[in-house]
Amino acid sequence: AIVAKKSAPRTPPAEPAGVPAENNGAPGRPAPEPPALNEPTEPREPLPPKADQSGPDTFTPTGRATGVPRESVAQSGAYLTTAQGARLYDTDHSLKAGPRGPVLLQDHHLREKITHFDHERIPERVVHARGAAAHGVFQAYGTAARITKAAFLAKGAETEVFVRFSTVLGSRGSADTVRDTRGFATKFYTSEGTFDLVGNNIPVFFIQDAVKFPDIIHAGKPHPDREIPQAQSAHDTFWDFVSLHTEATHHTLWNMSDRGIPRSYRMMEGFGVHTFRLVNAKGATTLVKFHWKPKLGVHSLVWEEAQITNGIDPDFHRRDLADAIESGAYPQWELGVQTFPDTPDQRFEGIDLLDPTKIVPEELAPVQPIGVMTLNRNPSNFFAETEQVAFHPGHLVPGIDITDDPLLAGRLFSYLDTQISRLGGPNFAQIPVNRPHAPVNDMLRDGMHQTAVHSGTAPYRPNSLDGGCPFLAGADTGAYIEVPVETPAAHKVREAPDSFAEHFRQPRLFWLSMTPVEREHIISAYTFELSKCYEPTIRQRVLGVLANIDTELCEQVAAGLGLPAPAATQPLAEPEPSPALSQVGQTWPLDGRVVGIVTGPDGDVKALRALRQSVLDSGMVPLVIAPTPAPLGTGKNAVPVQRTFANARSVEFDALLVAGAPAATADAKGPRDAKAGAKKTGRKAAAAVPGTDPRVLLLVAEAFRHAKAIGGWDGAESVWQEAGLPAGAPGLVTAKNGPTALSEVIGLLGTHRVWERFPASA
Ligand code: HDE
Repeated sequence: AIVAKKSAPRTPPAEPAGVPAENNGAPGRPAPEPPALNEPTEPREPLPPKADQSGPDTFTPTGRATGVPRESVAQSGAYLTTAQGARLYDTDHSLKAGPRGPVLLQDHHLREKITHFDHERIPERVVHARGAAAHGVFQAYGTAARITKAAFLAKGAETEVFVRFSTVLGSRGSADTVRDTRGFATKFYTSEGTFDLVGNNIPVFFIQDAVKFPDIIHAGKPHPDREIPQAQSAHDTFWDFVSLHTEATHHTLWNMSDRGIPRSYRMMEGFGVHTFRLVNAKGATTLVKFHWKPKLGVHSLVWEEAQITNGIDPDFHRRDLADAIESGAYPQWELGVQTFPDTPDQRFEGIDLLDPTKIVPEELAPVQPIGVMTLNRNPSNFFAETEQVAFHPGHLVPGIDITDDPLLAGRLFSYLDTQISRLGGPNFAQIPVNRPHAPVNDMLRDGMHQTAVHSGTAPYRPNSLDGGCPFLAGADTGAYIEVPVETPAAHKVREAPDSFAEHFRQPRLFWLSMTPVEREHIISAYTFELSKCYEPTIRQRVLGVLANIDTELCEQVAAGLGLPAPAATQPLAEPEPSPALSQVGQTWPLDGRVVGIVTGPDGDVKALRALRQSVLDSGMVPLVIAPTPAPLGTGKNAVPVQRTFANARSVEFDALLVAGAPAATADAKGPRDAKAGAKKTGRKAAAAVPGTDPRVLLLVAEAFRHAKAIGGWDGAESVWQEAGLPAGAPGLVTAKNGPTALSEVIGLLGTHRVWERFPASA
């Protein structure tokens, strides 16, 4: 007989798993109590339809409720059902002819479950596959109202946004902190339709014409034979292309600078790259370039730190964004525009505004703030939101129009096209994250994944059967205004304007605007990347390109590669440097900065608790690092431990506070832990060995090498000494207690790093 075995009912856990005694808390705000978990829900009759089934509250690793509305937890109704709503009594056993017999084809549940699973993946984005996103709000200052009639830029307007940050080259599962350009795509759900500002963290692009996009991407992606390297530009095909194709020089130089390895998505600038055309209520036009300016400043990792992070925490940027939002340190950016008169030649101070490999220095055209964006909510489902969001530079609203930048022209085609294969058809605008917040009344019908049930009989115009509806907007309120700009009479040609042929002046401008330490990083980056190329001719060719940017740059990279430095093939330009391009030299807010507090098992818990609170009060995130994850102290005064000596590396922290000199043990566990373990197992406790725990020494030495602020007390000198750190080195604070160390470290964190530790600054 065919009998299916019934599985035993699951007992609900009394406490939500993984909720620590205390969460990180919003800086300066007490953490809310996580509500009690009542999973599984009581069986209810009748079973509500799927969308109304409510589920348990869910928690993040820091113990905070995710805020996912209970009713949106799809799998949490009273009974497990098939996709058709039939209740299931077993989902663990296939239907078989006897317990050891063959599986039967008639098992619909088996087929449905596996078939659906087989189709869970959709194609990843061909570029920008790896990303992280957040919801937020944009508030307009009204300062742009003079130059655009876009309603969302009018004074006081508030617009919901969804932002996706990304790397470009890596696959969906690749690491976050690779050297690459970052995407910065914003969807403004405006009252007049959706506006997408699909930008990058670098203001220029590799190519001037969209027709070359497949070439640069094929060159940058992993080699097609072995599919390596993943998510990197340090390989032959990339450098082959960019050295043969000198219009890529400017973008490549930005990639080799600190901009290629951001500290956080929250600390990146964003750029619209192309020049856009704004149109005001009177029809007057202004050319603009869009800029996002992070309130936290622009900060980067150092290269070794970025590489270690790829292994220690490949989700570093994703986690950083989500944790900051969850703890209430909402990242903010000001949106600004550089404005230029809409003259027939579309140039400003001699710079061709249609050339996406050129910037206009901020000193020539200041960035004027027009609004502020705050990201305040994490997505509740990665696939539904971050993966399925579909951006498109052609999603424009009245008051924002395009220019004839040939790179933009190709993008206007590509983004719609790519969603059709990625999201499986032309109805992707019906996916919740892509739905406009403005009413939609289109005449687009049917197609794959159509979920709308359109009424009416006349989806065409003109009609009389649907009462002539819908009507057209007046020219003054419609989007896609074709501004009557003059197009020069011309012959059809496959050519670029002459000005597009100049490729070195602006790279030199960028180089000359860097501080010595930033230049040193650029030299090291070129040297590292080229040392990974196997073809000697490619290295030599890149040096030829560098010679036309700067002699010192070329000579230093050549020395690092053991090659002779070639001479420039053309006179070097002498552009005015743009200090705005440098990341060094200002002080910035500390919000969301991560401070590691290293402590032994027997530290002063009361003092630790107070110190942790002071870090929170400064708007930063304290992470306590101890020998084991067990809370320190007991009862409600216990201090949670978020990292252990075994799982913490300095790359996770912006600064370290070292409370004393935690002793090493023979088994590299904390002494208390070793004794407790001995009791249980009956083995002899591991004897303490003299000196500080080597894992703490590694933490401190790495933090020092990466120019991070470090403060210590209660025997910290011996830690510095054992870690080989020179006493009195800049940013190495030996204090009398925790509060003094913290206040000095705060002073150092404002400039992001202790730059003086790098040789170029000495
Ligand atoms: Fe993209 N780009 N791109 N790009 N791009 C895509 O669209 C493309 C360019 C940018 O988080 C794709 O939906 C062409 C410049 C971002 O979902 C694709 C050209 C800039 C994102 C595409 C460019 C960008 C994309 C892949 C040369 C900065 C991620 C998946 C003409 C201004 C958006 C998708 C997200 C994604 C094409 C150049 C930014 C294939 C043809 C310049 C931030 O359509």
